[in-house]
This record gives sequence, structure tokens and C-alpha cells, in this order.
Amino acid sequence: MLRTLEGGRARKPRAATNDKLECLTAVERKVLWLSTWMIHNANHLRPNRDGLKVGGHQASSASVATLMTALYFDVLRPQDRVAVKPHASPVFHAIQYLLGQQTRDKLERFRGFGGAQSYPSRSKDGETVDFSTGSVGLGVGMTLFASLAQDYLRLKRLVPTDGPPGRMIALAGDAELDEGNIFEALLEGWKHDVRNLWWVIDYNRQSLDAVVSDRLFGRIDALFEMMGWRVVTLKYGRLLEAAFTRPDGHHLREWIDACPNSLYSALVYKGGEGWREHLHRDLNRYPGIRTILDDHDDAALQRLMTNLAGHDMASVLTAFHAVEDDRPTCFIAYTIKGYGLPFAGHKDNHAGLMNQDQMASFGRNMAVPDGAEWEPFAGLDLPAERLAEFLEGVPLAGSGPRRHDAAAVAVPPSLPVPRGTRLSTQEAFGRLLGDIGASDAAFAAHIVTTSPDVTVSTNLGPWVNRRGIFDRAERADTFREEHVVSAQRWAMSPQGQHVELGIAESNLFLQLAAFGLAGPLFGTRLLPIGTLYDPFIKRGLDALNYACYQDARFILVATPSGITLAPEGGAHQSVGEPLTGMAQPGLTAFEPAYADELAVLLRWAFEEIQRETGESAYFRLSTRPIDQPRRKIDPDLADAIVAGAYWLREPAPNAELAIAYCGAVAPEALAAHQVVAEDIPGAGLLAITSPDRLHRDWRAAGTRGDRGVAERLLTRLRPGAALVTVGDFHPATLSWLGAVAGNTIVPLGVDRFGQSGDIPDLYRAYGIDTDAILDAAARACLTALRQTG
Ligand SMILES: Cc1ncc(C[n+]2csc(CCOP(=O)(O)OP(=O)(O)O)c2C)c(N)n1
Ligand SMILES: [Mg+2]
Repeated sequence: MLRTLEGGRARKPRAATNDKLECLTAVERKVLWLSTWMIHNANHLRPNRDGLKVGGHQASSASVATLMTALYFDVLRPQDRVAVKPHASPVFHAIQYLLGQQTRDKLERFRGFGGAQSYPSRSKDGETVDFSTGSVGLGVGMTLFASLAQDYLRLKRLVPTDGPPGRMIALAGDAELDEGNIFEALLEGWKHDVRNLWWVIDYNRQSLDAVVSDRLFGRIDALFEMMGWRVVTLKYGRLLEAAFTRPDGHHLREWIDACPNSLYSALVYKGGEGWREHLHRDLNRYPGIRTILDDHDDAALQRLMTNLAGHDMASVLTAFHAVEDDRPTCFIAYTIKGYGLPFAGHKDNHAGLMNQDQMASFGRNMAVPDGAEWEPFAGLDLPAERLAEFLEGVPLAGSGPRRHDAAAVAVPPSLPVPRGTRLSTQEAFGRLLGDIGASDAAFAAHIVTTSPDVTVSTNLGPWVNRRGIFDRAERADTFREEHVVSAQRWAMSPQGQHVELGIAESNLFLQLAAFGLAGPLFGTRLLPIGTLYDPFIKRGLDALNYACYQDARFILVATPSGITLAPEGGAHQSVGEPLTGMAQPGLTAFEPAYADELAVLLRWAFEEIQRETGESAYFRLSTRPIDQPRRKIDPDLADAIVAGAYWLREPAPNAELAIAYCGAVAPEALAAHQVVAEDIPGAGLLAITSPDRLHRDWRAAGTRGDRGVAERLLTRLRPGAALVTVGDFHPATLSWLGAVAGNTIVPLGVDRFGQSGDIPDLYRAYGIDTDAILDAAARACLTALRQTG
């Protein structure tokens, strides 16, 4: 149901000058044309080699042409950052083209290789895209966490604060509000009192398949207001508002307000005749309505009845400019999906494309001459010089690069290895970070940690005790003030360097994405570290993928992991995450066994996340305390640890067997190796710190034409020698090693979960204990003998 306008309690509007309004209206027309033409060109005019529909979203684009024109050509300031709903990409590219930031060549290759991207992409489209979008809902949530990141930097004076803060703006489709991550983000944002945030909802009441339920949307205002947001509803344009003031006009308003979404959409599609029929049927008893109907021919009636505020430039500008404070604001802008196009309002229009005839007729309406389809000003009523001058004066034009080139943060040459003869990697992580927190190392000021309600149980406690929790306001640690003894000191202040999040893992990844883009977005780099339980990576996996896709840089510490957290049991055990770590572009995965390895890797990660061609890093850690090797790590060993593997026990030349282990199963591998070595004295024991790096290097070696790390290590064995791999993860994580140098492999690992127990029971049940390794070694040796003689 179309709802009644509840105007925002914003300030007195500033009227746009007529001159500006004329220019913006002309530009809007061109934006609509170019976005439509770009899609048409890609689908109908470009050679098609594979017979696939190219696609593009003409209807979704038309829906936001007014809103985006208003934003990009008038409202946005250089410091503002925007996430555009994914399927409005053509509108975005058209806008950048008119601003001189996008080439015609790329528009012509829209959705083609190297062309303008189907969905706005930071990494593929470059500079002009502030936040990538594609998976609906995530771009919207991202703006909220970017706003928090901006507050974090400004409150600490890590960025200049003489200028005003940027507004973080999302242009969202209405159906994006179906995504749970939006609500998770809203609640988190309320807790952190986020500011400078605008969500502009393209309220066309249509999703991909359907017209949106009337009842669902009855609650939007209340929801945002409950979270402390201002809600500004842009419902009717000036034509309709004028009609409502005519005699009996209020009946027209009531009729539209009560009109179900599906009927309104269907009538938009049918046009003037359809409106007339329904209005005659329902409102004929009011003379004023009969006069309105008589005054409008079908075309004019269609114009009137579709005159929603989201397509009315003056109304849109008034609403945007009226908001001058930093309160988060949700604009609900009523629009029509496919506005101005032949399939406007049709429920099946999401993937609809205009055919050649429709496009030709649209071109005639737009007065675009044949051959001038890409011309920026062709067919517009205003002189080209006036428009060019207008474009030059747009606040965004000529404002310099949108991305900051933030200085790198120097990382110390080494991190002190936590002391102790028996340690778990999780404990080592806690101590490493605690030591950094206690030090006065300059780089520590750039570290920010965050965790979804597992700060203490992932061992961030020592760090937080040193560095405090971030909050906009100073808040005392009540337990401490009341002298209640606790190991955790939780004072909150703007100086705090830990952002405590609620349990939603999706928020964790969006927060890491925002912190991880602090350099390019705001001008100062942060070194973000997020901790969570390894299996719950899956809960936020799409947001993690989203963060990596936009090349945000952060360190993810997933702990505890695997069945090694034995008594914790089933639902907390992770199996496939190392494969995720290998398969996720933009993320390098590590699973060290020892504290000294972790110290080397964490230091490396602080640099890696700052390298231009670097990646984010994922550490899979364990709560299992194990005996630590007594050794000093020399530079060669450090390099090998980073490269992914080294011989913990060197094999004899041409050895017949090696055991390769990764992570917390090191004691079982060592024990098995000791037994095996009695029969096969030259057997090797390979420590693997990163299946991911090893695998990548193996593939890259083929292209480089050298042997690569894994092959160089394994060719120390005799050709076809037996190899047993073992780890607390899916066996596929390492089974590929058999192919590197043609070894006879028996991969051990975990392929189920769901059992509590202690480590001996579980390792036995899942076949990764010492006996299982010995059995596998015997089998591998027998097979190797049979195969290679
Ligand atoms: C997570 C996710 N699920 C599904 C899709 C496929 N999809 C793309 S657009 C869309 C509907 C969007 O509707 P709305 O947000 O209202 O946009 P508009 O009406 O403006 O096209 C869907 C389901 C997607 N992009 N991301
Ligand atoms: Mg919609």
C-alpha cells in the first residue's frame, strides 16, 4: 500500500535555482538515455560470440536516474563516499562519463572484458567507485561501518579534522531491506551511535521477481526511527501535490495512498487509459475528480499519476539539501521501476530489455539523432556550452583524486616470540598482541582490533586491557570502580583501539572491510585485526568475500578451530575453512603450529596487508597447548615459514617416506615420525605453515618455469616416495601435494564433525592420531613399493 507522506523533521529547505534545476533535469535525461543505450549496445549491437544474453538492468537504472543525478551533480561533496545499488551500475557509469571520469570505450564495452563493470567495482572500475556492490545488502551495511571507521579516525585525530566529515551514502534498492545483514548493521550502528550516514531507498516497490508486499513496508519508518534515524519520505511530486489541492483533490490522494502496490504498478504499465478506467470506477461521484480527468488526456494522466517524488528533481533536491546535521537519515524515495521506459511498472521488468523498435522510439522521444547516441549533450533542450559550464561547476568535478595515497606504517623487523615451553597458537597470539599493546611501538597506534562478542575467548584480552575499548564517549569500567575483581579492564573512550561488536559475524567482516580501506577512503592506514571462531567464518562468508573483492586489507584470526577444541563439540568444530582460505581470492591463509612461527607470520602479515599487491591474511589457530621447539629462527627459516613449508626433520637424500603435517596435529606427526624413523631412518617430517601459499606457488611455478617451493622440498625424497599428509581439516587441503612431485600419497584429515570428546578420542575417531599416521605410512610405503618397485 502506498503510504502517506510523513515529512522529515529536517531544516528549512533551500530552493534550487531555476537555472540549476533546468541543467539537472537535462543531465538526468541524458543519464537515463546513456544508461539505457549502454545496455542496448551491449546486448544488441556488439558482436556476440557465445550466444549468452549480456544483460544489464534498464528498469532498475531508470528507477534511480533522478536520485543519482541529484546526488552526483549537486549534493555530493568530495569527502562523501557512496555505495550504489549494484544493478544501477549503468547509471553510475553514465554519470562518470558525463563528469569526464569514464571513457566512451569502456561504456561501449559495458559488461565486456575490460569494460565498465556490470556492478560497480572498486578494484575493476577504479578510482570513482568508493564501495563495490553486487551482493545486495552488503554495500548498504558497508556505509555504516565506513562511517564508524571515519569516526574512529577523526576522534583520534588520525586524520585532519579541520574539514567537515564525509557522509557515507548508500543508494539502496527497496528489496535490499530483505537482507538480514541490513538489520544486523542497523542495530550495531545504533550501539555505536553512528553519524553522517544516509541511506537513500529507491522505493519502487518491486524486487527481481515480484511486487513487494504491502504489509512488509508498513514497518520501515518505525524501524529506522526506533534505531534513532531520521526518516524523510519523498512521496509525491509537484504535479500530484498540485492536483491534491484542487477541489476533491484529497480523494485522489487517499485513493493513491490506499492503492495496493501491485495495482499501482500494473496501472503504471497500462498507462492513461488504465488510470482513467479505475479512477472513473472508484471516484466518479466527486465532481472535482471528474474535472481532473477531463483536463488530462491519456498521456497527461499517465504523467500525473506517475509523478512520484523520487522522479521529481526539485523535490529530491529539497529533501537532500534540507538535511544539514549528522544524524543518520533514511530517505524513502518513491519511484517507479522502469520509469520513462515502455515496461515501467511491469512486474517482470527486472531483466527486461527494450527491443530494437522500442529503443528506436525511445531515441526519437529523447531527440537523440542516429549516430549521436554517445554524445553527451545530443538531443537536450539546453545549449551544449551551458551544460558544459554547469558540469564544470559540479562540486565533485575537479575535486582531485577520490582515493588517498596514505603513507605506509613501518613494522618492526621482528616481533618477540612469546616465551613458554608449552603453548597454543591462540595463547601465543594473545601474548604477542598483549606485548605490542604494552610497548610504545609507533605502529601499534595504527592497530585496531574488533571481534563479534568473542574478544576474551579469542585471547584479545591482554591487548584490550592495554589499549581500551573504542567509544565515542568516555565510559568508566563499572566493575573496576566497584572493586569487583576481573581480569578484563573494559574502560571505553575515543582513544580505545578495540571495537567490540555484537555477535553478528557479517558485521565483523564489513567492519574489517571498512577499517581495511581506511587508507584509500580517509587518508590514514589502519592495521585491522578481527577475531572470531573458525567455524563461524561461514556465517559471514559473503561479507568476507565482499571485503576481499574490494581489496580491503586486514588480518583475520580464527580461533579456536577444528576438532582439536575437542570438548567444545560439534557445532563449534570447523572442517572446510582451510579450503575456504585457499579458495578465497585476496586472502592468504596460514595455519602455524608453533608460537615462533606465528611471530614470524604475524609480522609478515602486518607488512603484507600494506603492500600494493598484497592481500589480507587469515590465521587458523588452536587452543591446544603443545611443546614448543627450542630454536632460533634464522632468516632462511623465516622465509620458509612464510613460503608455507620447511623440513622439521630433514629427509635423507632419496628417502622413501615423509610425513607432512599442518597445525595442531604436530605432536602426533612428531610421534609417528619418531616411530617410523626406526624402520626408515631417512624419513622426513615436513612442517606446513600455509597450504594456501604452497599451492599457489606450485601453480605459479608452472607459469614461471621453475620448480616451486613444494617441488623443491619433495624432490629431496626418492621419486614416487610415500607421503602422508595430516591436519585437523578436510584432507583435500593437502592431498594435492601428491601431484607435485609424483609421490604416493595417503591424505589424512577430518571430513565430518559433530562429536564432543577429548583429543585422544577424537583424533582416533577421525583418523588423525599417531596410529592413524603410522597405518597411513605403512599403506603409502606398500603402494609406493608396488608402483615404483
Ligand atoms: C545477495 C544477493 N541475492 C540475490 C541477488 C540477485 N538480485 C539482484 S537485484 C535483485 C532484486 C533487487 O530488488 P531491489 O533491491 O528492489 O532493486 P530494484 O527494484 O531497484 O531493481 C536480486 C534478488 C543479488 N544480487 N544479491
Ligand atoms: Mg525495488
